[in-house]
Amino acid sequence: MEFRGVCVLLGVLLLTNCSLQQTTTRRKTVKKDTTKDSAIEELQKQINDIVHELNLLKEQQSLQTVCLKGIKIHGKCFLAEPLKKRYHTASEDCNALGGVLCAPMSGDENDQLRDYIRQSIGPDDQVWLGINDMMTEGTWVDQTVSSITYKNWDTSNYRNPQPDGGQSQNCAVLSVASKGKWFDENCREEKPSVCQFNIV
Ligand SMILES: [Ca+2]
Repeated sequence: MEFRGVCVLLGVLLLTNCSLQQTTTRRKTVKKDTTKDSAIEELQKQINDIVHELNLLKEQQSLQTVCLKGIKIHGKCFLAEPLKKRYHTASEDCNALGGVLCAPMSGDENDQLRDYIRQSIGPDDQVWLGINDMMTEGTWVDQTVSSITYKNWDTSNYRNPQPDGGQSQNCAVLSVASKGKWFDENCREEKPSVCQFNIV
C-alpha cells in the first residue's frame, strides 16, 4: 500500500514537473520570437534610414554638379540654358533635370541672376522666368502655382507699364538690357532660360 502511494506521488510529481518544463519552453520560444521580430524591425528601420540618407546624398551631389556649371545664389542653384525654346519646352526640359524655371524672390536675387545671365547667355538677351498668368489673366503665379510676392515689372514707360500684353502675353521674361526688369511675352516666343534648383 505504502509503495503504491509513493509510486502515485512520484507519478504526480513527474507529470507536474513535465508540464512546468513544457510551459517554460513555450514561454522561452515566444520570447525568442518577439526578440527576433523586434531585431528585424530595427534592422529594417536602419536600412530605410540608410537608403533615405543615400538618396539625400545623391541629390546633393547632383546639385553640386549643377552648381559647378551654374551659380549658387541664396541657397539655390541657377543653370543657364542658352538654347532658345518656347516657354513650355523650356519648362519641361528644366523639370526633367529636377528644377523649375527661375523665379527670383528679391531685388538682390534678381540683380545677381541678371549678372549671371549677362555672363552666361549675353548682354542683350531676355530669358524666361518661371511665372505666368495663364490660369487667370493678371494673376501672376510661379511654377508651384503660388502667387508671387516679389515683382520687378518694367514701369519706365508710364503709358504702357508692364505687363501690358493682356491675354496674348501670359509668360514673363527678365531683360538683361533693361537692367533686369520684367516684361510679359507671348509664351510661344523662343527664348533662352535659366533652370533653378533648391539646395535646401
Ligand atoms: Ca497675360
